[in-house]
Amino acid sequence: MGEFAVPVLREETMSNGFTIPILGGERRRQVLNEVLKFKMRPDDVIVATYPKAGTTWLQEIVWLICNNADTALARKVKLTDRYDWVEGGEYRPTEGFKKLDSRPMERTRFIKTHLPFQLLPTELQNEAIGKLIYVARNPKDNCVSFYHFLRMHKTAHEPGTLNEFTERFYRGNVPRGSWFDHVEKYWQISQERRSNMHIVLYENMQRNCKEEIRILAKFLEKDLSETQIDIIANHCAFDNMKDNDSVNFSHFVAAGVFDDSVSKFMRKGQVGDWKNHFTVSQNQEFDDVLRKKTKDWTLKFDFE
Ligand code: PPS
Repeated sequence: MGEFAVPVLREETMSNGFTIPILGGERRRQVLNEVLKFKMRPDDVIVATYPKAGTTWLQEIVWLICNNADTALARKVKLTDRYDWVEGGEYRPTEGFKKLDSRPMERTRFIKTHLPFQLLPTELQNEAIGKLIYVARNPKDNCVSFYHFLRMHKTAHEPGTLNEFTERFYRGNVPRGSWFDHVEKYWQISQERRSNMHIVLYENMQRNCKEEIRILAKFLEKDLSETQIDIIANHCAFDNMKDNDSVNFSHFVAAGVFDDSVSKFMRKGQVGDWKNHFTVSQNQEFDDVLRKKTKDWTLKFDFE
């Protein structure tokens, strides 16, 4: 983890012509090009998100739905060992698609990604293969959460002030590119043609977690009892996940990658925390950008 110097964010064009700002370096570009060629398996389960949309929360829920609500095992084996981050080789050469390729054929592979749809494995872009769950979060809270994450991440790109970061968030000049493009593309695909794709909204999870778990279980074709749903919802409540070393990334703090004296990975876990960060005029500006960029969207978000 600590083996790379703080990298620089640069626009790079991938082998399929898609352009995205990535943390500079030829090796990272190569990794993303290799991901395009990654071979999927029919029972792969993929959790895809724009960074800080609720990935960890949904990863834990999805894994428990697929594993009989076995919270004892979930506590024993870290989430980062139960899921492989398909583009993780960008950060650690031994992670990612290489590790996924070595996973036994008879076991479901759990995959996490923050890649925009256009950079998913080409096979997954073209075919309804595996189960793809996309998590989206309202952009104001998503932006604030991303900002705090980058502040405390010692090897990530420096976010500058919140004002500077928000400007770059509008332009998509942040790791993983534009929130607007990311969410819009996955949403369009889910509406058009994906029988194997399900969208989860962070705010709906907050409003009625058990109902969202039921819907997810149906999508994943798993039968859960009401008791199991209760167990999962309780295990995955923010205060419980915050104190659970299997999911709270405390090992990244111990390894010196995250500085939790600056901000915590499990920071607030709320809808509407943006109100504690944006001034009235900053919020107006955000609303203006949002109106322009999402005027044709049928997908709507709750902001509080
Ligand atoms: S990452 O690094 O992209 O994988 O981060 P990600 O997991 O997507 O996002 C982290 C934010 O999700 C919040 N979180 C939760 N909210 C509610 N309930 C639960 N159980 C939960 N677990 C994680 C986490 O606190 C981060 O949001 P903020 O707003 O920064 O608190």
